[in-house]
Amino acid sequence: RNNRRVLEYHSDIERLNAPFLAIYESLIPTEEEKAKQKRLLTSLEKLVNKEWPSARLFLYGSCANSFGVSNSDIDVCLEIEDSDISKSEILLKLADMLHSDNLQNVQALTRARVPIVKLMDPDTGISCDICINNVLAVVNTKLLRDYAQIDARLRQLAFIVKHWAKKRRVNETYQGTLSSYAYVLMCIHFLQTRKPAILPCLQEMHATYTVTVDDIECAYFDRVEDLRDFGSRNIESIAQLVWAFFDYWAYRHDYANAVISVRTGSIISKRAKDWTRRIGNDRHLICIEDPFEVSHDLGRVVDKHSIKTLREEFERAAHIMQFDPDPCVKLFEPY
Ligand code: 3AT
Ligand code: MG
Repeated sequence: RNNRRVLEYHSDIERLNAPFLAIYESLIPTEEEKAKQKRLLTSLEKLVNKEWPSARLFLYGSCANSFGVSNSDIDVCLEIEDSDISKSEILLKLADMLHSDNLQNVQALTRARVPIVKLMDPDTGISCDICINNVLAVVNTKLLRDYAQIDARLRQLAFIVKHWAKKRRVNETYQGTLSSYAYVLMCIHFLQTRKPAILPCLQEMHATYTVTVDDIECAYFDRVEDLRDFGSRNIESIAQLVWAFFDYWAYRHDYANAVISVRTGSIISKRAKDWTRRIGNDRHLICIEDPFEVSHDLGRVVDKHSIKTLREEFERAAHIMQFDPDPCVKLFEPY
């Protein structure tokens, strides 16, 4: 009797695979869109080189880490040799040049945590943020892209989680909820800790890629083409994983003591990181360690109000996955 119930539950969850995969497919950007982004990058680089001949532009963030849905803004990093001129001056100069070149909504945000110039390209409708010498973001972009190549289920899960987070409005760091980057790290960590594991821990393997950025050594195994069947012993489907992901964050995560760490592929303790009390604005109510900047908790934006919102949303999602007859609709209902 018990067996039968498990089987029924099983086929019930399995029937959600097709609709989840359909949502995932519908979010993937087209080749045409990718080509447009590349063209914009090339024309921006030409413009920048008029003033700074050796400067280079790199795509980073979701347009380069393979977790970008269609019609996202693009994130660009300007790599420019250290000179006497300050970041703010570079940004203001850059904003001037972009403005004269007919780009629209050009705005220099020199006092943001990550100072940027914003712009919109009227030909393609693409919006773009340009930052300066943010090499660590270029490296963490590569780490995410490398993880995505190991097992297709990571990209599927992360697209669904990001889509849910946007619809439910829990992807707004200025409101105290989590960044897209944080959600992708949560997905990677979740798949590293399935039994059997679906993803390895690349930073614990022998390093085939090493760079030092701002005194931080970033080293990991990046020959991911050799790891293509890593997860094949685990046959969990996307529907099961979506359900288990929300179940984990709703009911299983130890918010009081645990830090999730992609760097080690395991849970580490808040005590070990000295993240047990509030220091300044860092409250550590949900702890997600940055894989390279290990003193950086991506959950530090979360405050006592937004932690409640987040946990209620995780519980709502877990509940829908378990009991709703049509979870694919309910899960993504706009908040
Ligand atoms: P969207 O699709 O734009 O929502 P994204 O991955 O592009 O997702 P963001 O635009 O928020 O996310 O951030 C762009 C990149 O900047 C992603 C990551 O490489 C880096 N980044 C973002 N937040 C942090 C952070 N708190 N610490 C370190 N790197 C970060
Ligand atoms: Mg982005």
